[in-house]
Amino acid sequence: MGRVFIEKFCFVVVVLAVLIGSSEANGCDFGCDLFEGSWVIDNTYPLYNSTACPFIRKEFDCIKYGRTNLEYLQYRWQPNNGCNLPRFDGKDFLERFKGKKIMYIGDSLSLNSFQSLLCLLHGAVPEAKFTQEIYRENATVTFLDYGVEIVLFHSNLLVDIEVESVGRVLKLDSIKSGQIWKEFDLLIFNTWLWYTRRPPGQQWDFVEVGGKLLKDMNRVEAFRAGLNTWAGWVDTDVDTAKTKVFFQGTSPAHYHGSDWGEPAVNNCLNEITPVNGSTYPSGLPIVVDIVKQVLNNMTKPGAVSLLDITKLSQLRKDGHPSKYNRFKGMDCTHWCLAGVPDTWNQILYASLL
Ligand SMILES: *[C@@H]1O[C@H](CO)[C@@H](O)[C@H](O)[C@H]1NC(C)=O
Ligand SMILES: *[C@@H]1O[C@H](CO)[C@@H](O)[C@H](O)[C@H]1NC(C)=O
Ligand SMILES: *[C@@H]1O[C@H](CO)[C@@H](O)[C@H](O)[C@H]1NC(C)=O
Ligand SMILES: CC(=O)N[C@H]1CO[C@H](CO)[C@@H](O)[C@@H]1O
Repeated sequence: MGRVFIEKFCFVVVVLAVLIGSSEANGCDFGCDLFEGSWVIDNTYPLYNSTACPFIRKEFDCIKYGRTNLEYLQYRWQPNNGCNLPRFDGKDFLERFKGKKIMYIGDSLSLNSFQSLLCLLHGAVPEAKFTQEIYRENATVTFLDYGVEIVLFHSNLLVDIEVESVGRVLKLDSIKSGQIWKEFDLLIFNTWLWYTRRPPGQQWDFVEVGGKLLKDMNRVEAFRAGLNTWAGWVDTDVDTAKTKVFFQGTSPAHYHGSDWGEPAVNNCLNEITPVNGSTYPSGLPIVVDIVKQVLNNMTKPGAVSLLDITKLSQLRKDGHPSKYNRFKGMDCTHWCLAGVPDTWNQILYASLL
């Protein structure tokens, strides 16, 4: 498994520490862990003006739908041990990906992340021409001056659902869309939430796994099976010398104040600051371990880099739309843009340098 480490920056830190005779030089001996740290106020943030971004959907456009406490825009992720996350350089990103194709694949959290990248890039080159094609299941934005194509491919479970005589069958061993995905240069996957859905939100009537048709099964085990199928597909079908593959870790929701030490709270409406420090009281959800186990179980170790964004996002109970979205429903699952997904993409960028 290739957890993202930024050795170059650590090298700089270590050299500097040696030059100034600091005894704290060894924090980075094993590279920088960009996923351990805390949120600090930085008045040079956010990285773009959300009002000027033409891509944000009404689910994530918090300022447009009335959010007035705006401190959430000014936090920067500060990794521990003197490691720094390089500032996102959209122009450099587009230059690096000139003529290349990037795809986000997954549920609405992939959409959230996809739109964040588009806004980050547009904010960096506001004059650059782009085209936008939106279909029911996917969307493509092309930055024409650079020939960079960025696609959202909607797939809630990654594996297939097929309609058969019995009804909709979730096929945990089959991943047909992989044929389309593997043609891309950079792939960023995410899935989990829809594995937990019960009717009416549940997208299937039966589960097929290992040649058996079941009415239902343990959802964590269903997720493990689906993700193993995906990992097997990466191992056998993806040319990872050409295609860089990321798995975006589980994005946390904030509906249970007991998770962060406020048991009387049952949503994120009044949260205006992150959790201070580097520790989230409830610890990590179990699904994070499943993802790590599946990635460790791959035959090509390091073929997939884990964007391990769960904990840094857990700390951001202030980052969700809550009622500030077009639908006024309480959303403590997705994230305002500008906001937390910008950091996910900053780490993605850093790990590609
Ligand atoms: C953000 O963009 C909008 C629309 O282009 C503009 O009216 C506004 O002044 C900008 N805000 C900032 C803080 O730059
Ligand atoms: C976070 O904790 C640190 C150290 O305990 C403290 O100095 C700082 O003021 C705290 N920040 C906030 C926003 O509470
Ligand atoms: C490891 O991979 C194999 C083959 O895909 C699978 O059968 C097994 O369940 C996986 N183990 C875990 C712990 O996920
Ligand atoms: C990249 C991709 O899958 N694009 C598809 C998006 O959806 C349209 C309409 O269904 C297809 O024509 C594209 O091929």
